[in-house]
Amino acid sequence: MKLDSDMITTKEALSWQGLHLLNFSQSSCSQKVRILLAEKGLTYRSREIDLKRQENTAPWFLGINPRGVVPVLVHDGAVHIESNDILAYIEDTFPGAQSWLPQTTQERDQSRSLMALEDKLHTSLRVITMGFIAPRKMMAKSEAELDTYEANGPDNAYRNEQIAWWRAFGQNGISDADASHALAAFKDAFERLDWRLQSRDFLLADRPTLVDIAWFISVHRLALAGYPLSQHRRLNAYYTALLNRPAFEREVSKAPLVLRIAGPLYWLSRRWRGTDLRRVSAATTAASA
Ligand SMILES: N[C@@H](CCC(=O)N[C@@H](CS)C(=O)NCC(=O)O)C(=O)O
Repeated sequence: MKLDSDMITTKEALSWQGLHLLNFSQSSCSQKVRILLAEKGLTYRSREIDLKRQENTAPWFLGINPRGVVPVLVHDGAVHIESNDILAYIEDTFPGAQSWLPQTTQERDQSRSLMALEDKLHTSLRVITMGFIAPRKMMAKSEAELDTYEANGPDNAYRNEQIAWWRAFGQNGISDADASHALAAFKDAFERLDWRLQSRDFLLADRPTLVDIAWFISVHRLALAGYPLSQHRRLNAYYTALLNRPAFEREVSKAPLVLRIAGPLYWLSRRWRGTDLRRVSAATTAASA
């Protein structure tokens, strides 16, 4: 989605030439865009917006994206938001020898439906991330930070929803019911993906497309949270193969050194303590049996 330049109050962005990606190393939506840029070998300037330091709530950033979320792509002064739209924009604007776009009417229909589902599950992905991948104490935003988020930048309905979500998370954390709901949504989706892989090498066709980049990120997050991916045999093998592609592996592994060490230790400790996603997964399976 291209933003109207009249909406951009951080005017310097309108003069940026070339490709600029405002992103955060561990943000799932940012990872998607970086994977495509890396696969295509495109040069861009990465501008880190540290979500942990709430840089996305500062007036400077809200003057570029009033929604207060990453990623944002600025190309020759034009501002683009929404990761799946950014993927399509990049591929349309910089077609390469290998196209990442759907080619036939049927592929286009299926691509639209699979991308829409992935986007719809973004809040569920956040539930899984905040519930199982990072400690709540580290991720919750304080009331003061939320007030700043609310007060800075132009009024924006999308941002208000984000703020309401973070406020509820700060107060209540992720309940088992929320986790179970998110997990059930992913299980359904993964069954659909696994079924598609019966008759093709990738989710849309026998070649990788944007759909694979978008879904890879969700599968990766769920795997980190302890989701038993082996129950979807084909999806599991497909995920492992994608993870072996250097651009995919590199972009999901970018994080400060301390987190690259602390993250896996934290996930292991959740497994040992039996508080990883498997516990909710077992309860969900038992409830539906
Ligand atoms: N549908 C949007 C979702 C964007 C989004 O929610 N981004 C997250 C990071 S993955 C974010 O910026 N969160 C703000 C925060 O953590 O405060 C997209 O695909 O670009």
